Amino acid sequence: MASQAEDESFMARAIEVSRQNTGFTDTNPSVGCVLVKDGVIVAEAVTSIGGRPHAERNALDLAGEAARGATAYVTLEPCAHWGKTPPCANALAHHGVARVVVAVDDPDERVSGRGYQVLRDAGIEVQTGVLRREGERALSAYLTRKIKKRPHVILKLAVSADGMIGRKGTGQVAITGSEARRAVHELRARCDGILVGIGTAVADDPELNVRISGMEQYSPIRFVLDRRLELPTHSKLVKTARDVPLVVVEMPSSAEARDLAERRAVLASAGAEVLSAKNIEDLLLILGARGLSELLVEGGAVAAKAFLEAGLVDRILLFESPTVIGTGGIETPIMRADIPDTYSLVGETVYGPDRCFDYERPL
Ligand code: AOF
Ligand code: ZN
Repeated sequence: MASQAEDESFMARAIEVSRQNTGFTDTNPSVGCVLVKDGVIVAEAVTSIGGRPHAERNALDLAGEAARGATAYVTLEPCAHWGKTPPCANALAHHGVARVVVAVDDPDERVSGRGYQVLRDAGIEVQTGVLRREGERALSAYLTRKIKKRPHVILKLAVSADGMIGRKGTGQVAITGSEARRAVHELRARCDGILVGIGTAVADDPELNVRISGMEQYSPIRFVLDRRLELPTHSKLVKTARDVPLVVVEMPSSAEARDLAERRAVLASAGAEVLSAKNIEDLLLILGARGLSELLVEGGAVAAKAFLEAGLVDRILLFESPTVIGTGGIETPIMRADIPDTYSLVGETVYGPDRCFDYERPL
């Protein structure tokens, strides 16, 4: 019989394994599965890139006969539905797994509770809720879309030593160094969407794609909050709209809406999509319905403030740099000291001269 400490330690490993493909499994969650026999790991696997095969299937294939009598540690309730692959719950039973330990229940209406039922009906011992909070954190994008019908929102900010996120009228200013920049590009690759406000789109002329060689195909869909469709046609975003999807989000008042027809046509003919939303909340529900699970908000101050004020930021990644901006700086909308108590600091990482503080709130 495994002790609680042993269960938690193998589940921690399953969560770690699951993170390998987070953001690369389409609308499927990236799940981790560790098979243990006599206190030794016999196989471990993650949901495959693209979302299939599922983690349990991959681990069972690796273990073969060794799965018989083993305990499976799975970060999410094993599926019970006949989808594009046979259900994992049945596969675990078929391979003779004796015990299944799970962190998080699957809210998917085709699975919820049924996964456990299939296992119990097959005589398998089931234990749920082991490291639930940690499991929920690892599955936060999937769970947020399933439960709240909107993507999980990460706000990323790079703040100078004097509390600035940029300088007025000078376009992009480097605040963090190359190590932090690489981490941001890796994060972009794991997100389904990236969003900036029109102010930043005009001032910085960013491309918002992934520029890590070999990972360019993971560039997220780019969104610009552009109430009155002011994004210039000569911007890098519009010029690359046929290579990486670009969605320009209008939120006009009813009087303005009529005057935007021409701008809509110009942007559409350049390959951009124009999307109309009533407000940020409405936009997020539209994105959730399209299957976006993780949205990265990269600025600027106005967009960040709008998301914060609407209570729609789930995670804050605050990069602090020793760079000083000085006069003409644009003040950060939020400092570490003003982050509300609803968020907790879950990590701190050093990137060369910079530090990243990771704040999350529970689901
Ligand atoms: C698992 N293990 O590794 C994952 C699961 O379209 P399908 O057939 O692939 O099913 C997608 C659903 O399967 C998804 O909504 C979620 O409920 C579950 N994902 N389940 O047992 C896994 N990725
Ligand atoms: Zn499955």
